[in-house]
Amino acid sequence: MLTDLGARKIIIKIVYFGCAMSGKTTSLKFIFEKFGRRDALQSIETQAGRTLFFDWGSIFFQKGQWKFQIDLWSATGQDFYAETRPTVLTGVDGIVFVADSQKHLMDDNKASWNELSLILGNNKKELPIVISLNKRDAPNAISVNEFKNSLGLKNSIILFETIATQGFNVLETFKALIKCIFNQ
Ligand SMILES: Nc1nc2c(ncn2[C@@H]2O[C@H](COP(=O)(O)OP(=O)(O)O)[C@@H](O)[C@H]2O)c(=O)[nH]1
Ligand SMILES: [Mg+2]
Repeated sequence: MLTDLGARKIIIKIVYFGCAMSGKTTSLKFIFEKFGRRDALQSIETQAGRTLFFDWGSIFFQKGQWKFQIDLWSATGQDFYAETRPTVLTGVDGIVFVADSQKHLMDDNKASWNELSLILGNNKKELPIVISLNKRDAPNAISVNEFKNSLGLKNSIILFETIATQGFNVLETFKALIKCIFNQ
């Protein structure tokens, strides 16, 4: 978090992390749209046997006399280029872990979660993390309890059931993370 007391400006960095196709870009697009910044989300498309995506952009709002800039990034576990990972997660203030509810993808969710743990190391304990259990509209969606057990998540973790394509609970998840960051 960067604070400019003179300009009364606070800059926060949030990363949407999760396995490929879990709904990170869809969630970010919804947020940017809601903040009137539809064209501000940039994507890099790389080719390495398959197509990889990487998004970032900033949204702005004002509360009282303070200006806020939230830098939003997405990062994919496993398929993500190793050397770009530290860059994306450097200086991160909070993470939304976007998981795919489809039962057959639990191994992908697990691998991505384990990879995040590995990258963050000891910092993971102090870093605000909110789970977006996405694609709740999938016909074979896993139950919340099963999901938590599968990833070994604490019961106290903040989790939202989301449908990114409908924007369901997407802003709620984002706001909950911002709240966690400021409560710290
Ligand atoms: N049914 C359903 N599809 C979703 C949902 N969220 C994302 N998708 C779809 O899943 C695919 C991958 O989404 P995307 O946001 O690109 O995933 P990313 O790789 O994590 O950025 C796209 O076809 C989305 O339309 C959801 O909540 N429900
Ligand atoms: Mg994406």
